[in-house]
Amino acid sequence: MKLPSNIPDLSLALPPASPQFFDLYGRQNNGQPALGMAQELTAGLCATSASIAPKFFYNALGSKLFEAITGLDEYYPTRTEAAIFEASHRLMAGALASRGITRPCLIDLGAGNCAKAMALIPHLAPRQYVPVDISVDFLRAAAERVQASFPALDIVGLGMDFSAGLVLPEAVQQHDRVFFYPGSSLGNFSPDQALQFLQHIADPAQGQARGLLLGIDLVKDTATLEAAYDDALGVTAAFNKNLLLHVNDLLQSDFDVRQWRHVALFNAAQSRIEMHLEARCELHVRWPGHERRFSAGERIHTENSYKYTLEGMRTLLHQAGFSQVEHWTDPKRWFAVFWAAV
Ligand code: AVI
Repeated sequence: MKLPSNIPDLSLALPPASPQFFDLYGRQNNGQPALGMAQELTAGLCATSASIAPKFFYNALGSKLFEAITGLDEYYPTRTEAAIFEASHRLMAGALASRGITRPCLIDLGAGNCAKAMALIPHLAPRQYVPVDISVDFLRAAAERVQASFPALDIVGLGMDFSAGLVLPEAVQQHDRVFFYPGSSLGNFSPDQALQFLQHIADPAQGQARGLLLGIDLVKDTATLEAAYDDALGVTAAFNKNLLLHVNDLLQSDFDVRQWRHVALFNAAQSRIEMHLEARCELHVRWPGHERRFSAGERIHTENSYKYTLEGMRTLLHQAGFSQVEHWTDPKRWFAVFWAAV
């Protein structure tokens, strides 16, 4: 019914729906996230070859630094992947439709600022959108922005460390689940871990995926790869060193970031970029109950970013239990988006 022009339409004044949000990070560590993380960090730092898991990059500043990395000239993955989605989203929607999936539950793994999903939502028309990320407050704010852009969309945000296992709460629709794992984040797992993770997603008793849209960085020349992880402005160096500030917060340790050098190299034998932090001189780091001496030049391994071939990824997806696999790539074949249906 059309209202007379002097009577305001109150439906327009209703507040927009807000996303449901579950912070599962605390629960994953018996309600003591700090304790679980401290144990994990201490084990990595005290190992003969010291390491810190890459999930610790993503405190509030780390998430912002990563966002800045995605806009750098040298960091080609984000814009290359976006161009593939832009060029091929109709074919992707068609691939889902060919399996009878027209209103998916879109589960966005490592959603970050949700920008990639925001570009895809108008084309895939999900019934439910489930962004998942370890950076809980950053994700909560991003989910609210998605809701403001798509007020009618059912959104369930999940703050969790899915590298430790992906158990989804009941609020996540079981019907027509399509996992969205862009940005080559799967490359931060070893190939064995990646296979296990994909098997879990494809398992009808666990992830219950009908399909997966997966962005994967491809093998290319070493200079291009190394520049992407060691940019001229030093944003990636700051992202890497910020890990130590995050560790200082979590462990009450006394890392001095000025004493550490950012190192990024392509390990061709393992087909991976490695990031390390290298001690500029002999150093002694302390935290409650522990200490570690580092000699000059000694490194802490902070990240692996595996690069795949098209054939290698196709094989991995089939091994994991996906049947129909197709892909789209860019003219230089630097990056690929795979559609894999169970
Ligand atoms: C999140 N992940 C896919 C990024 C990558 O390329 O491995 C993280 C990153 N590390 C340095 N730059 C970007």
